[in-house]
Amino acid sequence: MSSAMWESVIQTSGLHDIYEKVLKSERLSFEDGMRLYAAPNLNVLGYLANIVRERKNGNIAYWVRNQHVNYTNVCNKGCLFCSFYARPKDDPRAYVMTPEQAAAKVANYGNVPITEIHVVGGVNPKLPYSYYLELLQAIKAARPEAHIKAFTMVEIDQIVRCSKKSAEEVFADLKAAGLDALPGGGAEVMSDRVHEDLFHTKPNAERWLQLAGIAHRAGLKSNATLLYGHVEQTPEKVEHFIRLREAQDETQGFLTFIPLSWHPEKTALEHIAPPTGVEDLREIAVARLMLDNFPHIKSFWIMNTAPVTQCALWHGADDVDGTIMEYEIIRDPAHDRKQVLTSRQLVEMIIEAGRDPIERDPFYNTVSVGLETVMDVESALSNEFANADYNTENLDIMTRDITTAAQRMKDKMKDSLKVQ
Ligand code: V47
Repeated sequence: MSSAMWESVIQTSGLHDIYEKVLKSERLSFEDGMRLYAAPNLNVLGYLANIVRERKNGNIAYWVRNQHVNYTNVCNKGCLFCSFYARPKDDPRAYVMTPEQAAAKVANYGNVPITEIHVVGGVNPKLPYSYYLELLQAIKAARPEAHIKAFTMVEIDQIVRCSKKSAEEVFADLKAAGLDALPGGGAEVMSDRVHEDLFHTKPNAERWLQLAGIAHRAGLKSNATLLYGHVEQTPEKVEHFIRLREAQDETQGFLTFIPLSWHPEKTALEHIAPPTGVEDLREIAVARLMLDNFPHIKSFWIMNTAPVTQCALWHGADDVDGTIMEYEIIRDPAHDRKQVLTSRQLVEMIIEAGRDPIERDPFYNTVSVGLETVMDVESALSNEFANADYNTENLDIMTRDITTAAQRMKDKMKDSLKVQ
């Protein structure tokens, strides 16, 4: 569509004043954020968000060769939106990895040039301070060349409690043990109401922001997330962006924002319908427009699905996350699904979407460019393991079996056709 046609579409959408602010790189207000959520034309939102996305990151779409390690699922927080946790007492699903077991998991992929190991778990009150330091040390010893991105601010709050030290001292200890950066997660939605209703035993927004600020001042970069699609209301999401934006003005310590599409399966709120792909794209676009001081917006393909992530690359996102290897947080344990895209599949997904793939490390340093330099070691290893009568469980590519929001939508459409 020509730019003159876009002009007229934007004019009729009622967002022309916001468009002008975007062109002038002016900060959007709370009211602007509310109007973006209310705007019926998703294409206009995508067009506006894409202006910011291309100004910041050109045609690049980043991906990372990473591995997730969930060291324990034991958690005393009881968040109603979560299916991952096991209660500390007598839950048969409960597990805690020893530092050696976590290191062995990482060593499993010794031949894959992973640059980021993402380590998170439940808030397990039984674990002593020394456990967290030993966990980092063991993982670092197993993969000294990879960066460790570990512990949400909620886990950090627990680690500070059990250390009996200040947060500043704890970050210094964690860095010395191998911590390189911190993931997003844990703040969920910065609203006292949602905090009270869904996750009241977790630290509140003020504490989350305070710990993020201390981490940034200690020289550690971190991410931020928003968990949407459950009971939150629009003003609460816009407020969430404004609080993050103000925190970023102070420290410049956030690298990436990740809107997390809520998955209701096996949670206490299973009766609530999950967000659709269209809602996922709107969240990406509004985030890109409101968070003007965040360098990157990620569409986490595991939560959003690969096809929605391809569209997200034209609605504000410049990052698709990575190879992941295993993801427990929204896995349906009944099906024990492993969720993996190989590096080649990720790069092809980006090229198919019309963007230029760049493999990054956690700090957005370039590791490889395009497809030619990408060694698809994950599938090569998978074959090698199969031939060598190896345990291939961890390398199975089972994306076709993931029940995604998109799949659920298709199923729903099939059901409604049957009814007619
Ligand atoms: O804080 C929990 C979310 C988060 C569910 O920094 C759920 O690069 C959807 O923060 N459906 C942890 N989400 C994961 C996280 C993350 C993920 C990917 C990349 C990065 C990064 C960070 O997972 C929790 C919570 O908001 N979560 N349960 C669920 N049922």
